[in-house]
Amino acid sequence: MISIIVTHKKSLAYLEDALGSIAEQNYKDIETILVYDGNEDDPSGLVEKYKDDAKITMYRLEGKSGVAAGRNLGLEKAKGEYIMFLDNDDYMCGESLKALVDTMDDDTDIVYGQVRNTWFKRAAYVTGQAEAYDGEEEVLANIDFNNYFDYCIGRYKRFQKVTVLGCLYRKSLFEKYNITFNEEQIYYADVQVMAKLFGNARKIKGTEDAVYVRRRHNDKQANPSLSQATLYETMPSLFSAYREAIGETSNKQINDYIQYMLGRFIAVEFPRRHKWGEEPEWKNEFFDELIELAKNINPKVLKGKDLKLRDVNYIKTFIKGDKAKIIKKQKSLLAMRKMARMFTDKKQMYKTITLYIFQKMPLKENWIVFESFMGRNCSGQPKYIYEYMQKEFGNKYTYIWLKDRKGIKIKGKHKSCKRWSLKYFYYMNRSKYWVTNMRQPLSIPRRDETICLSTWHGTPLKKLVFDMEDIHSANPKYKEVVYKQTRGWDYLISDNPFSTEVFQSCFQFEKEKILESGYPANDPLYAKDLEERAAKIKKKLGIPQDKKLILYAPTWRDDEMYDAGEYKFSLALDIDRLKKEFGDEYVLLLRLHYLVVDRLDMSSFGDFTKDVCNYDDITELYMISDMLITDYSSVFFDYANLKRPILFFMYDLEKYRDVLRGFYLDIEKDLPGPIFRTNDELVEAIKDIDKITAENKEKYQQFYDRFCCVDDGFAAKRVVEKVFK
Ligand code: C2G
Repeated sequence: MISIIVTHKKSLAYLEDALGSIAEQNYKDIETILVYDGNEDDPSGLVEKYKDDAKITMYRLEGKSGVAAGRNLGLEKAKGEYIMFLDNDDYMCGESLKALVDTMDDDTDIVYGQVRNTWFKRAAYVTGQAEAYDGEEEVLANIDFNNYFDYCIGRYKRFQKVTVLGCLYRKSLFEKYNITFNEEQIYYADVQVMAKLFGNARKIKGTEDAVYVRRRHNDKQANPSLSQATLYETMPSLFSAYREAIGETSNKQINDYIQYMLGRFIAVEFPRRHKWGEEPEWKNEFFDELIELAKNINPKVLKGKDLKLRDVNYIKTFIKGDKAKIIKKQKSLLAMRKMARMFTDKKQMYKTITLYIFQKMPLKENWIVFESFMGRNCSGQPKYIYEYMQKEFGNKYTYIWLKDRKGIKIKGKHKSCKRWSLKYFYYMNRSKYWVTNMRQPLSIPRRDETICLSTWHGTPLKKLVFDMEDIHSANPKYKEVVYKQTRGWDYLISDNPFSTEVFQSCFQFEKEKILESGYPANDPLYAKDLEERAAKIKKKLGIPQDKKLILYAPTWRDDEMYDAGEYKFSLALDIDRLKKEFGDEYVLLLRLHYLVVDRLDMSSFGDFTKDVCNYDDITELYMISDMLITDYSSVFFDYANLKRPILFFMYDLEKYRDVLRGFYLDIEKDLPGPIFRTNDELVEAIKDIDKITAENKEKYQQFYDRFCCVDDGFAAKRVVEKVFK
């Protein structure tokens, strides 16, 4: 029998995946020992739900706390011949236990399977999307799965990463060598246990058919995982792990590895913390402790891996333990590293120039940097704030636009520069104001006096940042990064009371800094001469005045990615069909999201389609369109100001809502138009657009009252008066 030990403290949503994955195992000779630590998120309901299939017995951890204590209690209670650990935020694939047991034989003590990392819940992993994001393929491609040392231990660049998860252990191995988890150790209690288990096992075998899925956490603020603590917080545990692991086994490969990892820590992690770390321990206790531990390192183990010669020399000085000499060597080590970075990394060089030169120059009180959609166009709130300021203040301010694409046309006297150029660093650091509609990179040095007016770029339908349980994003530290970036916002514009509410939770942002001004980009939608302006735009685009326009503006999909900030798009709209049905009456404007880099070949549709993906300003496209088709994009909140028909083409609704994002609104009830899944339905609706409009009139009005209630054509004025006094 296999005893599966699950420790649980928080988050029932995670635990449900874990227990569900046990319940669905095709190997049935199991027991689940669920150790409940604390009194939050009581798992009794889930135990009831899964108790028959997962054969769960629950124990409460009394008088102590922590994963180590939980696992020890589990080991004590386990009746099985084999042990498996499952963290409550992880899960297994359905065949995993059978594959592990089938691989076990009489003289084997440990069988390991594959350990995969993911940001996804079980539903998403099963659909096969997980692997693509983790960048793990590359690391694993260079490792021979059948070499247990490389796969289970050696692949980790940090000693702390070694884990007992994903293996099946013969219980007698724990008993024979009296192996338990150190309950005093808050972090990394796995590490020395792993070294002892692997170091003492008679035989170790692997099976690629067993997959253990580790879920990474990307919500450090709301739901931290143990591994997200800072290095400072975990140092006592790390010392304890090294103390207990060093020399605990006669297995040379494992012993060498531990010493090497300690050396690597001394050279790679310690010097900058000793020099610049705020906490005094880096200069005192931690320094002493490392010197003591370093005595166990045999310099021979340092060769031939990823340490540079200067690192090895530094470690050797450390082993000798003369503090003055270590500090002296450390100085030159850090200087050499900085030099190397300066010459190989342009951004680093510009950053240094900024810190030493640009930031010493006086701040320009009347300089304003404008950026819309990472410099990919000139649109949105920044454009309309800029135009208002040009009109009201003219040369009183110097306006600087960030442009990342050729052909962006901007009216009025202004300067411009490319993102990430030296000029960019210069302007960002000398200008008092930044007006931007997206987050700004943290790697740009910023002065305390800078005022950042963040305009954001839409009322949210799809859940954002801290309101999302799982982030299917390219950046592993997404939530942490967003948190830091949004602290840099001095003002945030909101279009309606609903956004004001949501922004407080999704960005964890203070209400006092939110300006519920309405959107400057929606000002033109209230212009008295809207019709004349629209006619001019149509003419500029070469569209006959007698043609009616349908704007198709879908959003991007988190799971269709090339690279960070670059997404694919597969068109589900049947343009051929639309052309046949409506070619005489309409022109279709096709506008993909700015994060989508795919471009569609529409040459076969002749004059029926107009590619407006690179058209700078979507507000102008709203002005000329008689109808909008969209999906989950926030474009409809803005378009609704025009009170023109909106149709929702949500061909992938289940995936988008249930797996990728989730919504803030009840889309069946709250949207200002009907939802369609198929091209057939959509075509019928366009044919009957007057009827559809009449049917949705009341819903539309309610929507308008809720979301368009602030916009009135004067939002730019309100914003400018507040921010620029
Ligand atoms: N947009 C565009 N063309 C599209 C889609 C969007 O120009 N086909 C622009 C619009 O200005 C829109 C903004 O990008 O308001 C945001 O687009 P979303 O599709 O909503 O996506 P995202 O960039 O993820 O913004 O809170 C805002 C959103 O929910 C998040």
